[in-house]
Amino acid sequence: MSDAIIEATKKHPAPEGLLYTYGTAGFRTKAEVLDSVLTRVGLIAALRSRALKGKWIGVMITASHNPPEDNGVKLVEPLGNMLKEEWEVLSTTMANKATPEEVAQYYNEIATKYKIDLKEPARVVVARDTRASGARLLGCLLDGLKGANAEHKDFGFLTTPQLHYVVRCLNTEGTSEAYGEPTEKGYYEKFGAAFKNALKGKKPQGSLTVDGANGVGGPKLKELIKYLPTKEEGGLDIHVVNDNVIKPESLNVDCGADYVKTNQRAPPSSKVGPLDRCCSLDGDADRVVYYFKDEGGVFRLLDGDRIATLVASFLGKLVEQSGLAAKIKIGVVQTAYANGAATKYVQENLKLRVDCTPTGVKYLHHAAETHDIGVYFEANGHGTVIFSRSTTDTIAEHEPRNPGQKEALDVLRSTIELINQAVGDALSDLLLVEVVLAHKSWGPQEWLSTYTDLPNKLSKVIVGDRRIFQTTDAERRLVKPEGVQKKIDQEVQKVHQGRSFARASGTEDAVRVYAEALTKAEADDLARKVSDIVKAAGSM
Ligand code: G16
Repeated sequence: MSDAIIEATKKHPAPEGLLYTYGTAGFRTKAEVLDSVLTRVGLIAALRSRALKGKWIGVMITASHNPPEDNGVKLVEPLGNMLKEEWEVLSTTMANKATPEEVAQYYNEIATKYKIDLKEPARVVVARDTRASGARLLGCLLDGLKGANAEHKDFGFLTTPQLHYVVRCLNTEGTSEAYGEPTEKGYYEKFGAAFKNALKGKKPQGSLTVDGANGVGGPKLKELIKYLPTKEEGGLDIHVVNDNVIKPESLNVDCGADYVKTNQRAPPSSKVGPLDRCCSLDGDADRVVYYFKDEGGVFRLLDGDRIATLVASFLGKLVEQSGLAAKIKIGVVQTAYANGAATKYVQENLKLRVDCTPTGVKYLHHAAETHDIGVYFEANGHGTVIFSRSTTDTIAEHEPRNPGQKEALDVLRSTIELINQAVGDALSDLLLVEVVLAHKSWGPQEWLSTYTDLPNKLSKVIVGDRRIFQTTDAERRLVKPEGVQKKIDQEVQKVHQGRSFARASGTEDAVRVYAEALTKAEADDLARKVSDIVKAAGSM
């Protein structure tokens, strides 16, 4: 096999002088320097599958919210989770091996170290988003899979969460944990039916305009709509905009979840009226943020924090109304980007525990697993809800004592079906939000009025080497470069209800700075001052 691996690796030599890292969401950088990485990821995927005795491993080619010229790749574990951290390290080492011979040697070293039987079958499912570089990178990946003699299924274009779904379905097929039909159609059927059941006759008010970020989410949502009840049948009236995948250079440009969240404004092309619900997906449809124009024409954002609070309060009520409050506890998981007002609302109004983890779904997901029901969302709109095995059993076995309990229990059971528990999924999340709003008879204004966000600002600072910025305390404090945190603290103390932190992005070549304060002017000023501190420290 070593010869085949050397052959495959030779076809896609690693560029000199570049250091690749498996970051927040896999390898992500300019597409033109990713060929060698894709081939090596193919080798790692094959090894991971063999280590798990031939379970299906997923490989998604995407750079999600990044600009069109970037691309990336991430690996998916058999149940649709993010790659095990130990294997992120192996992937990084493999990506940085200089020669084909070193690659082949490292492949064998991993096999020896983890006692992997190289005669075990290797099975890998692949999919990609709509970036122009995707086809070429897929070719590089397939060369790696061929070199490792792995079997593969190519699902073509999928959203990232659809790929996670397919992986989970393939590995649970025929077991008591079967998640669904392992096809794209199976995905639409599962979530379409769950949406109808979870609505339980409640009719969504008004319409929803969905910005597809000119990425894979637009066409996939249009497909999903075919499986949803029509407006006449009491369903949701959905308008899909920014769904131009024919022009890949328009991906995430002036649209999409990251644009809306970061700029705190609607895409310039948006043409909706006051109180019309809108939401934006990101480039691979694993994030969603909502927004609307209020009666005064002011833009109002309903981000991941809002989705988490909406969903946590809805599930809390259903659990209580089903008569299960004594048995099932809900917890909420956030990151440092969560608005201080959202954290306070969850703790003081919903009276739920809040955990804070570093950025990245793997951390949030892990923390959410410690709860009976774990609601995890990043402020940027990435998140989902997970139910522990015993919670799912409790809900499935519970006998309602009266019609009210039965009704709540029915909605709770179909809501579980509507949630993509494998990973944050913009399409499933938006259907979930619509179900909650329909049950509450709420429009966006009622949703917004639950609490008032503290004004905040998110900035990006370009520095020489972002890796020198190292954090602790769930990324809320810098430990390196020395002395920088002290300077940030001094600025934070000068503003009312101030909070700010800086951390190196794991997906872009930048340091992110977040600041919040009692007034918009103070938040903007604090963000500027902290950005200046970071810039100065990064240029030393
Ligand atoms: C990815 C991760 C998210 C993270 C985001 C930004 O999202 O999956 O967990 O919040 O990157 O990460 P960073 O601040 O480290 O750049 P996506 O939607 O781009 O895959």
